[in-house]
Amino acid sequence: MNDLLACSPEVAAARRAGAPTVALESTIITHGMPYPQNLETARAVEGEVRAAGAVPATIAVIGGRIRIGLDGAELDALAQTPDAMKLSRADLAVCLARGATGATTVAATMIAARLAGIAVFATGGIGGVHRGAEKSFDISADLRELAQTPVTVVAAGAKAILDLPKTLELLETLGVPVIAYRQDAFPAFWSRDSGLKAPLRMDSAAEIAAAHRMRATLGLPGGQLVANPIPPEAEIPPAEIGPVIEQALAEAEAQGVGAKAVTPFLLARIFELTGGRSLAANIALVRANARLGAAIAAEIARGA
Ligand code: PSU
Ligand code: MN
Repeated sequence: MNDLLACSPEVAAARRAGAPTVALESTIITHGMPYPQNLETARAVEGEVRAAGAVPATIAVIGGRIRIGLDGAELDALAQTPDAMKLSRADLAVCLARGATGATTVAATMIAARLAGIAVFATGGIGGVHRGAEKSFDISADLRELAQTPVTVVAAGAKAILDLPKTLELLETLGVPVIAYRQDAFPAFWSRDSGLKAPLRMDSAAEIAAAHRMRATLGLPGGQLVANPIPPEAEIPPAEIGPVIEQALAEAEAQGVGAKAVTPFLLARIFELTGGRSLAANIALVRANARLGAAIAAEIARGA
């Protein structure tokens, strides 16, 4: 395993010291945002984690090794590799066995974080149940990962391109706690309120850390989804983003976009259709999630 899993010196030192560490994914870099904003965002998100007193661990597969923590040059190279493999649970072992390079989705980042002993992971939005899933069967592997891998994931809810009621129903079936942070509503990524009530609510990082530890005490598999609403000043109201999402979905359908390509296609089209505003919102929410993730990691480290 040591040959397969390589921590950066900074992450290795944090692990030895029991210092708070926050995992960060890489699919958002290669498939979620255009260059150079993807690189700027990845650096800014790492900066947020550091400013909050934790160590960032951006995770990717490079040359057949799971890398936990990338240096500046590696981050730069990854940000300019848009054809990197998009790795979910199903792809991780194949990519490693081939000695290839790929970016980890929420599911694969959770697997890697657990292997590295990292309890908290911050991202933008998780994958979920796609609209029309009753026909397409398109349901992100992120949901089942949350059910089986014990990592607390901080996201701004699920992306509003999804079927959010079905996503919440499936998370409930899978036994995943969905915890809205400091509000009752489940957030919808670019908007603070999806119109749906979140099953659970917590108002402090300490509470979230206590619940994380309690799951371990009970021996429950799986993680927690912390749904942190986008900062108010960056939000795009549902009435504005809604029609844009509808148009992007219609185009995806008309062009026959399917499988792994769906989420990147929709994000790219929504970026174009909003004149970049969706990206500014995306960047703001990931940064906010990194700050909350660092606070939760600090509480977990304190209680360990
Ligand atoms: N959140 C973002 N941008 C992204 C993603 C999430 O703000 O690009 C990525 C994550 O890596 C997530 C993946 O795991 O999209 C979901 O893809 P799919 O729907 O194919 O499972
Ligand atoms: Mn899918």
